[in-house]
Amino acid sequence: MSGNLFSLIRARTERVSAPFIVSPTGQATSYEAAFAESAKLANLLVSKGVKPGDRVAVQVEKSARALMLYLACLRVGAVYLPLNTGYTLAEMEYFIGDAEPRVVVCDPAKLAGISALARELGVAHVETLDRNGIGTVSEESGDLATEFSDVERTGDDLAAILYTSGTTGRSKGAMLTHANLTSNASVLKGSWRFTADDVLLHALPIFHTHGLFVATNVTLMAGSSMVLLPKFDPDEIFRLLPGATTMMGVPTFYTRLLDDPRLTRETTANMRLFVSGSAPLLAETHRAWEQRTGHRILERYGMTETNMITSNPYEGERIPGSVGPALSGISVRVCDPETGAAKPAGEVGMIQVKGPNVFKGYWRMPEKTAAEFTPDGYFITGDLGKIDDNNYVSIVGRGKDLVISGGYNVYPKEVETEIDAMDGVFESAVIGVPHHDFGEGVTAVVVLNKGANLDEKGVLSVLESKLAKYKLPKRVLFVDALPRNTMGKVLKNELRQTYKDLYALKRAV
Ligand code: MLC
Ligand code: AMP
Repeated sequence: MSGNLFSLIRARTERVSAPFIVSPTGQATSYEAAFAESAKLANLLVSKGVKPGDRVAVQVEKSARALMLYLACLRVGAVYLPLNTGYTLAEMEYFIGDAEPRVVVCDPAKLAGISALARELGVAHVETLDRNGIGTVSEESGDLATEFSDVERTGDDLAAILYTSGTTGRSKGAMLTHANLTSNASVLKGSWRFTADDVLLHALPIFHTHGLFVATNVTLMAGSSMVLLPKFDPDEIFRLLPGATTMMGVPTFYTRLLDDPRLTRETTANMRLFVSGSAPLLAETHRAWEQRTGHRILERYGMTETNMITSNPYEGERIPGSVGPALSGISVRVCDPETGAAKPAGEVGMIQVKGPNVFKGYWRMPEKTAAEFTPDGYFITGDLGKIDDNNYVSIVGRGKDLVISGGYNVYPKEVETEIDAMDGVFESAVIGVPHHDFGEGVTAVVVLNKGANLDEKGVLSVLESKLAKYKLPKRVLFVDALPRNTMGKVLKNELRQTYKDLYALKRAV
């Protein structure tokens, strides 16, 4: 049997007339309709010359048709390359140049800029798709066949590339195979007891692991439905909660909902599961949620490179502040970051992971790939944690210089590089400090050259044209010198301590 994720999903779908995607206004796209629609799009991709292994880069707003395009790529054997809608043209230039896609699909509003880039970088086709599912991909596929013979894939063939920023600046394309995605979706479906009766409230973006693979693939594997919201909006969440059974979110979803008086036992009475991940969920948030709703949030831990690694149990103890034991078939260990020696239970070290969930490597970066694996095949996550006697993992920090803001990763190096290149800047340090809404707030601490005339607004206005909005510092602070150790290394911990109250925690949770 083919290892193509789509073929496996299709073979498992029992009730093809059941809804797969439901719009916020109640319009349903059945599994049958999704198969027909994705076949049309697959035929369109083939007509554009897309062959197995070709990349299809997609920077579009969230819509049901965008997910059909993802399915179409799987069916054709193409490599789906979703890109954050917030990326600037400068960022897009790197991704398109690095991935060399055969087709780029963008929002019609971005067509001029993307077309110019595509010409420069030799991309064969640029197509459009807007938030309502309208664009050249829908126009050109309208009359195409609703059947498509799905391309055979082995489990080891690529299904997707997701770019993740690197601590050294350049983004790396994580290559995920059909087997990576299939194994993780089936394990999660079982672990979280997803069935065809579930309705998932889907408010996450669909260009990252959480909203695309965890939420969508688990839904597809289980034959359940999801209500596809364009974005996280508490009014919409409260309106739709009574018809849903599950929700997945980043911690900011949960803290924002806790701030809302509509969050009660009654409004969440139909729900059976709330899942949190992508960033640390404060134990206080977990407890406050339980007090208000009676539900214990299930926290899990994952990465773009590994899909989901650990999860608190569906049945059994969900421990606040812990991300739970390794998922079935996945090995997790904690090792000394310097020597690599395994640490005993309870001791802090580098979290390493091995299993069918772990990616194939970074796109065209064999040295970087090799550097992230141990000789015995474990992927080095960069997260620091410990494992208790019951195999529950707790993440206690990061061995990588990374800020997670509202579930989005921001690599300080990337922001520092842009600031340091500005006229008048001597040097900068970008850090994350506690933020009441985003968990961590990106903060820039800048040293100017003598006599330079640059202020916070000036720095931000230059950054705006270069970096996606979520990467922009919430504050830019100016100092005479950065604190350094005797080796000359900037003491980011000291800076984090100095500015720890910058975005004062306004809530009690
Ligand atoms: C938006 N802004 C952010 C931001 N999101 N700034 C920092 N961090 C973020 N995450 C900016 C906006 O551009 C805006 O700028 C201002 O902050 C306020 O915006 P908002 O309206 O309050 O934000 P909103 O649109 O509501 O978005 C917040 C959010 C969103 C939390 C809903 O960021 C989100 O959906 N995050 C989920 C990210 C995610 O899916 N991560 C999974 C990665 S996969 P201005 O200037 O216009 O005011 C992964 C692996 C795993 O990590 O384990 O899952
Ligand atoms: P990304 O590269 O966007 O996939 O982000 C992966 C990183 O998110 C991990 O390496 C962790 O640092 C972090 N992360 C994901 N889930 C959790 C969680 N439940 N608790 C703490 N950190 C998490």
